[in-house]
Amino acid sequence: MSGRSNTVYLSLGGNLGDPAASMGAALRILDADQGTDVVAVSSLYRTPPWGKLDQPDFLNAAAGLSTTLSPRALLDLCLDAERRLKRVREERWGPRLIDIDILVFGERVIHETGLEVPHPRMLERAFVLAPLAEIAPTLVVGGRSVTGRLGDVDISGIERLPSGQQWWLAQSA
Ligand code: A4P
Ligand code: MG
Repeated sequence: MSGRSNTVYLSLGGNLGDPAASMGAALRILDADQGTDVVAVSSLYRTPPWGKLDQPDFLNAAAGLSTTLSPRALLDLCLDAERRLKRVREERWGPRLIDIDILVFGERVIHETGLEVPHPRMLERAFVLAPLAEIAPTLVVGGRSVTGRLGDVDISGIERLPSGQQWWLAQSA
């Protein structure tokens, strides 16, 4: 990689098909980009559905990247990976094969059409904070550490799976 790079954190999730395979494939697509390296990936977490409750449990994970891409170019790469993995965007907060959200992009604060960073709903969501705390416990978002934030949300039903942190490299899909 060349040029200035930023540290970025992503949230990944899905509850249809084989979400672990989809998330792994998405991370490999991002890592294959010339300007982007995947530097940390959390374990997989099984999480109860948030927002819309009558749907299957999700698998969630968090990832840390180093990228020379602009925030918009990284978002386009993530959306392109989602499309390649055939995510169908139908119902808000509804079931999905794969969803990739940009949580934090360096120190940037972005309020643009189609791109809000830090992700506006991340601090309410245990399914985002639990995996993120595994790879970035001391990261400060909105003036508090991720670990501190995790103490404020309901983590009941969230289960860290014994996947380890290399699960995304297994080419099972
Ligand atoms: N967009 C704006 N900012 C961003 C950002 N920081 N990162 C725009 C990524 N995308 C961003 O995304 C729609 C559009 O948001 C994108 O095209 C992009 O231009 P979306 O993910 O369909 O919807 P959303 O508005 O981002 O909603 P949000 O709040 O992310 O909710 P979702 O994604 O619909 O929620 N429960 C559990 N346990 N685990 C989950 O993973 N996921 C959802 C999905 C609901 N409940 C869940 C889970
Ligand atoms: Mg989303």
